[in-house]
Amino acid sequence: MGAAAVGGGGGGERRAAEAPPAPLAGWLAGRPGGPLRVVVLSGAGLSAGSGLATFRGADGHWQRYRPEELATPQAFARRPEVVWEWYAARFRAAAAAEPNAGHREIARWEGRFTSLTVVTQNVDGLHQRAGTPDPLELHGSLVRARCAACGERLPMADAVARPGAPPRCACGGRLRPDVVWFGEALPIDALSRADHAARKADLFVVAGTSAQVFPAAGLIEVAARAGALVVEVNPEATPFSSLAGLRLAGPAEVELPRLGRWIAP
Ligand code: BJW
Ligand code: ZN
Repeated sequence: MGAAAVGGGGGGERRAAEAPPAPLAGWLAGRPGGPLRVVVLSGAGLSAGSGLATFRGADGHWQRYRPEELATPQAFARRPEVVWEWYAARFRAAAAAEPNAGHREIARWEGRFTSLTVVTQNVDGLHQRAGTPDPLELHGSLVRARCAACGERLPMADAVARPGAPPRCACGGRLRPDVVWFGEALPIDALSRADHAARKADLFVVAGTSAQVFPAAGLIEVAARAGALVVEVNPEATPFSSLAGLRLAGPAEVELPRLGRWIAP
């Protein structure tokens, strides 16, 4: 399916009567009052508007560090202090950040559709703080720490307050962020619920992800093959843009509220 690209909603947010772009208008017209199962897949770009760095952008983490130096179990085994300090700093940045208009718009969609499933690769907890009650966190959470030895979990806020880099669990094991590193399995329950929702989706909104990390990115194809209208919200094209029926080529904090005026007025 060819994507219709609609860019730069900036400054247009107060235009109440802006008509939806053709692919969305046609799609909405074909579903008067019908079931509308909506899935949102979010990535780091959604939190860019909250001041948090992405991974692969110009100011992204991977411009300064190689992923295998920080986001693998091998890196943690080799240099636990460096890895812990990097995550502790990112935890503090996330805790100091506020959800933006994109997170808030997704939270506003709760209860507006037959179903809404929010699937996120983000670990920053901003969806929950915006009011989304139970996002499926495919890459875990930076709001929690866990013992690398016994698996015990505790709030990251408590872990960073302890001495040691990394601090130790009562069992003697090292504490680590409760996130999913490269080569580690995603939480099976969250992944299978996300996969199920993608297969059933009528509308699949992809916001702020470069769609380069699997299996999360594969959900876009799952939804598109199952017949969902894919809407991609991203200033840049991605490897999956060709599957999008509609591209909103601007920042999520502008484009998601714009999308919401069409699908959840
Ligand atoms: C804006 C914006 C604005 C900017 N508004 N947009 C198939 C093929 C090839 C490889 C694999 C495969 N399947 C699996 C793999 C291996 C690997 C992988 O995917 N590698 C690829 C990189 C090639 N995957 C894994 O290893 C996964 N595990 C796995 O497969 O396990 C198998 C297994 C099974 C059983 C037992 C054991 C193992 C795990 C992947 C874990 C990824 N972890 C990270 C770190 C998490 C912790 C942390 O936060 O540090 O997750 S890596 C990093 O990338 C992080 C992100 O969640 C993830 C995705 O990044 P994201 O969100 O897309 O961000 P960016 O920066 O890439 O993109 C930002 C986008 O926003 C850009 O497009 C901008 O344009 C845009 N943007 N401002 C809207 N304002
Ligand atoms: Zn332990």
